[in-house]
Amino acid sequence: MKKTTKVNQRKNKFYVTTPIYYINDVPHIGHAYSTIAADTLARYYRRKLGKDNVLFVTGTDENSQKTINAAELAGQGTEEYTELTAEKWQNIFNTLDITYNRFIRTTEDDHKKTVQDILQKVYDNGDIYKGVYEGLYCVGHEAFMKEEDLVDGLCPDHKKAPEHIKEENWFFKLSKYQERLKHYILDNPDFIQPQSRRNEVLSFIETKGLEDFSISRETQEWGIRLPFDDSQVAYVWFDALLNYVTAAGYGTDKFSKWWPADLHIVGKDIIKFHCIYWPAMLWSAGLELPHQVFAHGFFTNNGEKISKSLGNAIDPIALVQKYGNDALRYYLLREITFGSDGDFSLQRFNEVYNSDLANNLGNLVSRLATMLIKYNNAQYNEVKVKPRYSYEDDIVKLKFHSCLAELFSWLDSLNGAIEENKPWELFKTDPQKTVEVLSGIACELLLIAQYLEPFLPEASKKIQAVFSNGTVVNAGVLFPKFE
Ligand code: ME8
Repeated sequence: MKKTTKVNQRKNKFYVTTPIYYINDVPHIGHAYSTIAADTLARYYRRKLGKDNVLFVTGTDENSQKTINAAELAGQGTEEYTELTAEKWQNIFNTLDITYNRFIRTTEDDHKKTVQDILQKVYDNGDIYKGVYEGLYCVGHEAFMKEEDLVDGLCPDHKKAPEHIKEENWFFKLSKYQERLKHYILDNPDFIQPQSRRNEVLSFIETKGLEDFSISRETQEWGIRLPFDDSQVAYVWFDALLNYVTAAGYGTDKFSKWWPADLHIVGKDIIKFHCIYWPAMLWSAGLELPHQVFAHGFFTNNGEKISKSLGNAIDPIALVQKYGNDALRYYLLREITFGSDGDFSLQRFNEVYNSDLANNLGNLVSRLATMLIKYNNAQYNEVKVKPRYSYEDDIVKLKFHSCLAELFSWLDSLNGAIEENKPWELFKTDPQKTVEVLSGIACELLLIAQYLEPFLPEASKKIQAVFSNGTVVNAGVLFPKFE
């Protein structure tokens, strides 16, 4: 029998999350990417299920060593730094018009309560024990590392030597869940997507095996105290992952509506935490697993890894100030297949903007509006049109790139229909046919505009205001061209 996918088994609600981001820096294009992808889905599901049935959560991961170090560097107290930086993140997401329902911060009281409650449950369940951790810790990753992970003694991602630490810590019995997790992943092909990441996780389990990990820090002051040992704070990943249940209303009657989450969108750098640690933690706490973890790829900037030290992080705000939010969303979701790695190039951004948004879409809207104003007194006939592409299947599978490719090739064909019919000539011989042709195109364009709403909310709204209830108003310039 064919297995039904988890996507079809979803309840009448949609709960989507992004990673919660470290606040040692301001958001760059990579953070915008995960967040815009989640926002696109949230907008799509709000239309489909109603706004009260969608929960979209993003936020900041604040209880980490990175925060302490960044505050020191900024010459601020940790708390002051945390407040200021979290506000910056939230403002930037507001400028990007991210329609989150909750911006969660891990320093909030309800989150502290969740972490302590779950730690106690896991402890009572016998899954936490005391041991000595002696080894390496990479602050960049906020993760324990092994000699074999290093290249020339350095963390290959952060190019820094990890700290050597020896602490008496509390450990979580991850090893206990190895077989259960392996079978779960095998039995639930949609749990980890895309397929390549699923294979990566399975091969990690098979070749490396799951080892217990330390879930507390003895020497760190900043963080959430363990309920059963207040001399230690929770390890930042144990704390951070639990944001997803806090934001779902853990401990309140809302929780049963939202949990389990439908989708965690993450970057490929953090799959081990989301696909190995997280399911085991949830099982130990007696909670259901999310339906899906989708790990997207990483961007480079003109072929180079984006990093603070290289000084090549792309500022999403500078881009939207020039090109607008829709342009950024379009480039990120159209240019790179969601799930694969991709490159960000300003030159390419400008090319794609001019050809697809300014020419293909923008020109079509203004030409069509101008012709209907001229040839039919700003009126069009409302005719029923058949969708040439049903994008539902693609969008629920996060195939954003295909959705936009198909919708824009549909727009191409509408531009083609104008060229073929030459309304400016046709009008001289057959005004009625001219109106029919232009009305048909306007109605198809309106349908496309509705489909585009989750991707290009501003343009979609404008198009629906230009052609509305049989009347046309001047479109102005939707996307000004840039050299
Ligand atoms: O890992 N390309 O936070 P973080 C694409 N706090 N996406 C990128 C990217 C790039 N070059 N760079 C970053 C953490 N990202 C933890 C998460 S969740 C419980 C805790 C995105 O600030 C991508 O989503 O390092 C990646 O997974 C995330 O930012 C890492 O953000």
